[in-house]
Amino acid sequence: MRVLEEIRRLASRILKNDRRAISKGITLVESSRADHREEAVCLIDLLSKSGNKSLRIGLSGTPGVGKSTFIEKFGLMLIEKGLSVAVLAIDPSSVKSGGSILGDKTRMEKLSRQPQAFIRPSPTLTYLGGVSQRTRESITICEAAGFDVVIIETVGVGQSETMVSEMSDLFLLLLAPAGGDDLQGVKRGIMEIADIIVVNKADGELKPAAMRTQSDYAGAVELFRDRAEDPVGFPKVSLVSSVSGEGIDKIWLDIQLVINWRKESGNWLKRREEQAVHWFESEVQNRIINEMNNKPDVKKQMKILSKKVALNELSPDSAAKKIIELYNK
Ligand SMILES: Nc1nc2c(ncn2[C@@H]2O[C@H](COP(=O)(O)OP(=O)(O)O)[C@@H](O)[C@H]2O)c(=O)[nH]1
Ligand SMILES: [Mg+2]
Repeated sequence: MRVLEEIRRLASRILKNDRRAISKGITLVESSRADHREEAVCLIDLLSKSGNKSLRIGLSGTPGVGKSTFIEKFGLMLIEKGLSVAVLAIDPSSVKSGGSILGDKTRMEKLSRQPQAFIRPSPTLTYLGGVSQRTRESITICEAAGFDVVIIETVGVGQSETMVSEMSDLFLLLLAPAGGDDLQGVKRGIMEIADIIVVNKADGELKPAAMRTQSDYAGAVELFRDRAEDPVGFPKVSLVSSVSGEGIDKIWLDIQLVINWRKESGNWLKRREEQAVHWFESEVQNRIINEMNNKPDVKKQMKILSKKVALNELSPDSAAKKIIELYNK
């Protein structure tokens, strides 16, 4: 089969860290076309066996908090240490402004010029405000390509952080200095998944506010985080200035400390295994829903039953039962 041959070639180019092949692979996994999906599955199968294991860092924060600025500094620091870095930026706000690629790339200008860096802004808004299932496959592509670190960036919109944390080894939450006690509307759930909380912009006039924010969060985090997979003193709340670069080195040390701790305790591997199973289950659900939508009679019946459910003529569960019966016929 010719297509299969092409996919094999694409896979081997990705394994050699060929940038154009990496981009092409990501475009393929992001495609919603059914034939592309089958090719993507084939590609990911070929790449999953590469055995490469990147450090996957999830990073989240509200627009304007300094994610792009932080990643640029952090990425350049990694490169200085001889490491390579891929950034998968899922930023709906940069899509809205019309220039998803330019919007973020200009901000990570220095980083994107480095041969050891790969930056891919992902404009897909298909799922939960930005993080698609397919991001996970993009990570696999970057991992197979041999990047030492893969950063998955997302904007703080509800459930996308949870999804990102389910794809990463470690989750970093970026905050801006705030005045006072509001905890910036950061939801408790997000703090529960954050491994390292970073208060950015700890410079100039903002420094005192940044320090207050740090102590507010340090107090809050202590209240509801006590997990075996955290080393003593984590989750930690740290101060950085992404403009001056102060504190960025320390974040990298903390990340390594958490990862080494988890590797030694077996939690790192366990987390990866659980994540794989989680994504398997979620792909099963996806496929079933897709298959249902591809059956015209089921689709038609869905519409009819939706109306009945809306009018309270039928309970949601018994409508679901009817649909499954029809699907199984
Ligand atoms: N003073 C100060 N400003 C910062 C810092 N980091 C980012 N900024 C500024 O905050 C604004 C938003 O930064 P950006 O990286 O685009 O935020 P993003 O939307 O989270 O990606 C820009 O004007 C940055 O220059 C910092 O550490 N200190
Ligand atoms: Mg940005």
